[in-house]
Amino acid sequence: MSTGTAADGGAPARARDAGALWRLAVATLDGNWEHDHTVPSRTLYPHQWSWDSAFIAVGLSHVRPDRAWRELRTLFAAQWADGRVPHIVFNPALRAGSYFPGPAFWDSARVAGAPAVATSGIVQPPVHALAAWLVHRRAPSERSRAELAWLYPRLVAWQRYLTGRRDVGGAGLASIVHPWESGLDNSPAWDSPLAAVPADVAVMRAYQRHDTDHADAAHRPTDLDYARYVALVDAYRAGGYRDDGLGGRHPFLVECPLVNTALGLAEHALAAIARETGADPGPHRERATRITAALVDRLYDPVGGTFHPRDLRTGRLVPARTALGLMPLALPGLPARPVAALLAEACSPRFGLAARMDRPLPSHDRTAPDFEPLRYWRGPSWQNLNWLLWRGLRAHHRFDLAAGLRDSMVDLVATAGCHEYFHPDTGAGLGSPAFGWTAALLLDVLAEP
Ligand code: 9WN
Repeated sequence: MSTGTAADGGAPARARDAGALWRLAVATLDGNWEHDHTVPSRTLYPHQWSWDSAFIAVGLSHVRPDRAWRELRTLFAAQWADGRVPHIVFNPALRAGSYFPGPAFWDSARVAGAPAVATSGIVQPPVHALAAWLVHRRAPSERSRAELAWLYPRLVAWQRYLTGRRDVGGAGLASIVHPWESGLDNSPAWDSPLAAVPADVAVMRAYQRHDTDHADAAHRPTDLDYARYVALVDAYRAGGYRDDGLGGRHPFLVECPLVNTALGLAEHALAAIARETGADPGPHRERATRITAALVDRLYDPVGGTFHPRDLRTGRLVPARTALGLMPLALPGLPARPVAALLAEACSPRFGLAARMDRPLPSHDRTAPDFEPLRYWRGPSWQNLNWLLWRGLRAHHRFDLAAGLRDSMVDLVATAGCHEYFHPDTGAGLGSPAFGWTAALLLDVLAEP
């Protein structure tokens, strides 16, 4: 995917234009800054999203550390009393109808323990402790230590929520109650658990989707997907977003490899934050070890050599081989066998990871019959998954592969700009053209070759 030509001596655009790429990424983040947070996209996602803000803070730490801390503070100011960090914090200044489903649909104001600002009632992967630690490490200062001290108890409460109320399977892993909680909304991983959720596509007549005003409907989840998303929120909201007894009543309960990888990474990061702020890192290290062991025990298939979500309604692993399965590589304590298996999986024709990549890393097995190069999380390449895998490759000392993946990440933006996601064959930009985490994570990989 090098864009170099004979005329310029074949130098790849990324080497020539690192400065221009850096400026593009900073301009994208500045353009999406909204008084106390960064929107993922001005058009498609005009509010604050939870895991986007964590990735964005990592990028901001390189150029605007004050904003990085503000981003995390704004998000955690909307934390619920039970410790959950909502997946969307709504900007009250925006008109009703700027995003579906909006504040009226979630109706958080009615719930005891919800913050004053309107939020959704579900969560996203807990990548925030890792982000906070990386922001501090990038620009350590008195301010950053004070921010860490403010965040630490909140991050601990967030972990406690996930490992307590959300441990529906009872094995030490967090369960998700909605595909949106995985961050990979319409991944093929959710097809079978979602198919069991009763829903009628006709309910969508009562609602107005806005995503398809800004993005090609053929790239987005279908109306039937949305009918099921709505049915799941209806069910969760009807129970006041409570988590007790979920196993007996909620129609979608899954242990996701990415969410639980983030959970383990968070304990590693909390150990580092605890050390820095004078708290005891020991319990965090122990919890990181326990979560990693539970992940291997519950979600690893030693025969197929990858990780899968576990559907708690059937008790079975979901067979699809998606990029979710590669994410546990990000855990430094992952045992040698799954590490070797995941490296083989990532380098297989399914994902095509290499020291010199000829195509971007897809979000789904490119040899699978349900691989779709254009539709959202069903094939396209996403920079946040690339970044998590890049970190994992470095953690396991595969610097050759990490460098290949990094080059591919840089090439994507050099060729197409800061798009939301990218065509997994051509690298063409798809979705929103000025997307926050694409810009932010580009800064991070540019800064750490
Ligand atoms: C629903 C904001 C979010 C990301 C998710 C991505 C998409 C929302 C949507 O956008 O989800 O949360 O409307 O499709 O799937 O990962 O956080 O960028």
